[in-house]
Amino acid sequence: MKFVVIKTKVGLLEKFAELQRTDNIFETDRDKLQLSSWFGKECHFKLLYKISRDGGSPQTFHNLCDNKGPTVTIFYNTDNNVYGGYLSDSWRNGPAEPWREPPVWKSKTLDSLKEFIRSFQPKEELNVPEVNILLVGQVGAGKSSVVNTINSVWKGEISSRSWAGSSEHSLTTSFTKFRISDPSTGTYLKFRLCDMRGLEETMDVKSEDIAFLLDGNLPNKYKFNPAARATKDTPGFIKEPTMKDMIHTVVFVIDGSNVEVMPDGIIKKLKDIKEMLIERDVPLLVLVTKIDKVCSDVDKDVEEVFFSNAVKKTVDKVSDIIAIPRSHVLPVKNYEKERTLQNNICILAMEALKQALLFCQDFLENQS
Ligand SMILES: Nc1nc2c(ncn2[C@@H]2O[C@H](COP(=O)(O)OP(=O)(O)O)[C@@H](O)[C@H]2O)c(=O)[nH]1
Ligand SMILES: [Mg+2]
Repeated sequence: MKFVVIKTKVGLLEKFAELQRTDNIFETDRDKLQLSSWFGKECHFKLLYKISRDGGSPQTFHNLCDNKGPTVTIFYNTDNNVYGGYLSDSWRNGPAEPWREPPVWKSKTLDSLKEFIRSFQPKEELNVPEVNILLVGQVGAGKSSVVNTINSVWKGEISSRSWAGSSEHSLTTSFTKFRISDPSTGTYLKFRLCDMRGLEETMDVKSEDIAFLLDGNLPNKYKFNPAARATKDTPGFIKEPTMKDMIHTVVFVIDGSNVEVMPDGIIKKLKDIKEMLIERDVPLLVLVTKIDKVCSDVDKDVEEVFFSNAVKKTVDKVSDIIAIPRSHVLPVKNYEKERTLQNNICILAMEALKQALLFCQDFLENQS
C-alpha cells in the first residue's frame, strides 16, 4: 500500500485560515480568486466531494476523487477553523501504478546488469575491440557526471574521472574517450565513453566537428576550438577512419530540471545533430539527469522515479522535443551530493549503459 502524502505549497496551509467558512467555498468568486492567487495562476476548481453532500465513507471519497489530477482539500473543525492541503498528484486507493515497469531494486539486479556489461564484446570479425558511445548535451547537463557515475559503479566507490561542476562555459573542452576498468577481472570493459565540449548557445561546437567526431576522424584528446573548425590538417586527424574509430551510439544528456526553459538554440542544435545521426544510421538514446531536482519524492528516494508524475511529464516532454520514442528516454540520477554508492542509483546507470551497448550492437550489425 502506497502512502499518499498531502504536499502543501510553502505557506499555503496557514493561509487557508483566511478563507471564509461557508458551505460553498469553491463556489464563491472571492474564494476561487483567493485560491488562484495563492497558486500564482488562474485555477479552475470543480467540487469533487463534500461530506455534507456525499457522506463520509472512504469508498465514496475514493470513487469520487481518485485519478482526478491535483486537488485542494478543505477541512472544517468544530471551532470554526478552516484547514487545507494541496495534493499535486491524483488521489489513489491501493498500490500506485508505475508509469514504467521499475526494476527490482536488489543487488541481484545490479549484479546481473554488471555481468551483462562485463561480458559485452562486439563480434570479433568486425574488428571493433570496443564500442564508442558519445555523450552530447548542453553545458551543465551532466555529461561528465554520467562518466563519473558509471565509473563509480565499477570502481565500487565515488570517483571523479571527468571534471564536473557549474560554470557558464564548458569545463570539458576536449574530446576524451574514457575507458573504464573492471577491478574484478583487472581488464577494461569493451566500451569507451566519449565526453565532449558542452553545447552552448553562443560558443558553439561546429557541426563539421560533430560530423568528424561521428565519422571517427578526430583523435582522442582533440581540443575543440570555438573559433575554428577541425580540418584534415588538424594534428592527429584520422584520414581513413575504420569502424573502430566511429561513434556507434550517441547519448543526449538532458538536464531534467531545465527542460521547460531549455533555450531554443540548444533544442535546434540537438535536432540538427539528430538529423546527422539519422543520415548515418547511428542510434540515439536520451538520458534525463537531475531527476532528484524534478521531484522531491525522488530526491528522498530514487526508487520513486517510476511512480513520479513529475518525472513522467519530464520524460514525455523530452521525447516530444527531440521527437524520439519514449522508451528511448531514460531517467538517471548522477552521483552528486552522495558520499557512498547506492544500489538504486547504480541500477539506473547500468540500465542506461546496457541500453547504450545494445544500441551499439544494433549499429554494428547494420554495418556488417
Ligand atoms: N542534483 C543533481 N546534480 C547533478 C546531476 N548530474 C549532474 N549534476 C550537477 O550538475 C552540474 C553540471 O554537471 P556536469 O557533469 O559538469 O555537466 P556537463 O557540463 O554536461 O559535463 C554539476 O555541479 C553536477 O554535480 C544529478 O543527477 N543530480
Ligand atoms: Mg563536462
